[in-house]
Amino acid sequence: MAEGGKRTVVAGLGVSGRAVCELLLSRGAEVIGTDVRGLSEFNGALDSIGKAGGLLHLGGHRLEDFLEADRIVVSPGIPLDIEPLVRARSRGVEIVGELEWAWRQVSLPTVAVTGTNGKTTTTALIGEILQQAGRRPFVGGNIGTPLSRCLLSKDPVDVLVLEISSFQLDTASTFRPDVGVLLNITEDHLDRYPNFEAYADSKLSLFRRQDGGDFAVINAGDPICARRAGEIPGNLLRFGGAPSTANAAVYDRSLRLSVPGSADFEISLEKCRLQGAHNRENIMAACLAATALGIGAEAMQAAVDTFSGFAHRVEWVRTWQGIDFYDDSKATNVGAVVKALEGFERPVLLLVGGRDKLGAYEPLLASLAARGKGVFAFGEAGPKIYEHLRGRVPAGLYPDLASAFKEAVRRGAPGDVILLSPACASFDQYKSYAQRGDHFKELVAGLQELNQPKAGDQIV
Ligand code: UMA
Repeated sequence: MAEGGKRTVVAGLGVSGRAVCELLLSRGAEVIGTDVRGLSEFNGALDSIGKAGGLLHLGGHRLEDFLEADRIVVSPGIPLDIEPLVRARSRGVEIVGELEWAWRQVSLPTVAVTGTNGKTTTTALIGEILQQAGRRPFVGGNIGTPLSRCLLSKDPVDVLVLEISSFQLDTASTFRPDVGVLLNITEDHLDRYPNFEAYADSKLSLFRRQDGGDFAVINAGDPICARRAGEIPGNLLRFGGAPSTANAAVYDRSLRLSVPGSADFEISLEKCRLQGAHNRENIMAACLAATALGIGAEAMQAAVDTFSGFAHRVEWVRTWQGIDFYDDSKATNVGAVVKALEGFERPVLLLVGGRDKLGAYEPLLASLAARGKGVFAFGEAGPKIYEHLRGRVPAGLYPDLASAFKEAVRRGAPGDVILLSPACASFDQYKSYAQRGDHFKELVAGLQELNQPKAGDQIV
């Protein structure tokens, strides 16, 4: 697609913005890439954009760039109420999100997965099922690789499997997946939305442009999804809730699917490595989405048998003196922590804290009552979490992850689980949730085995 003569401002130069710049420049467009970060913070990542003729306006946004643009492509992480965007919008400049902009340029069957938690696992599992079925999926979006990257690649692709965040939905105006999946809606991103309803509206907008030929896979066991199912125009496929009315339900160690238009079948979960009730929901959602695409049971079974999940998502790290350590650093909201806790039937010592996202922490209490041996609150949000939970579960307050970890280890006993599932963003003390999870793993790796020689000791 030729873009000559159009002046596009690309706002935000993270992975999304950089892919947009590269694509536009390869098509001859006039591009201004802008970011609040300065050049030195990009470690050379912008070199190819500069070399290809893109203008870089860094260290802040210039109002005139936005007002004089023919179009502005925004990255999902940029709030839509920053002044240059507000002023450009009132002038009638088109403002489009990276996902929407890229999706307009492809015409491939699209599966889109949203929800507060479980998106990444479900998206990847759908990708795995499609691979097993001999299809060539592009698996991207919020999971890590922006859709614009797919347009830059020469790899053959016949179906898109996209993890979609509410931020991406807020800047979409034509995006319409053939199969939309909504896993759950619990509190998150209240620092960006005026209230919970606004956040839920954003999630539901995934289905807004669907029609009777499309499919909507929803969690009927989630109160918000169940309450708002009537608003969805596509064909509903339900998991969760009452098994008698669901299209997918788990019975013991197998998953039964019953979808109009295809014969009922079962998938065994005997070999499945994904643990916990939340992962059973993710598997049901993935299998229903695959069924909507016409994929058969064999590919689903093969994917369920081999798929091993992801780093930092209730990832088992080590058993040390009978205590199991799990890294769930990706759990950056309370709903995710509740799901992680529900996956364990043993006493859990929970490490929780980081940068507060302004939600309530009380929803943790019910799952902590059943299995919480102790809560070790740390970081910027530590005092708030501690205040919310103290007196109701055994709780302590610590300045950072390392000191919280040390105390949890001191109190742990064989058979316990020590779980990092922070319910908060990582940015108070880390660059990312991955860095926080890696730090946890280092702490776990540093635990010395009892009766084992320490490094450097000689065995005689
Ligand atoms: N920036 C500005 N102006 C501003 C604010 C930010 O220039 O006013 C700049 C920042 O300095 C930075 C860039 O914008 O350089 C960041 O943009 P971005 O946050 O959109 O980052 P990307 O690297 O493009 O990553 C985005 C998603 N990030 C967010 O939605 C916050 C990634 O999801 C996604 O994987 C990627 O696109 C590819 O699609 C991450 C995420 O945290 C994992 N998502 C949230 C979540 O899962 O909860 C929604």
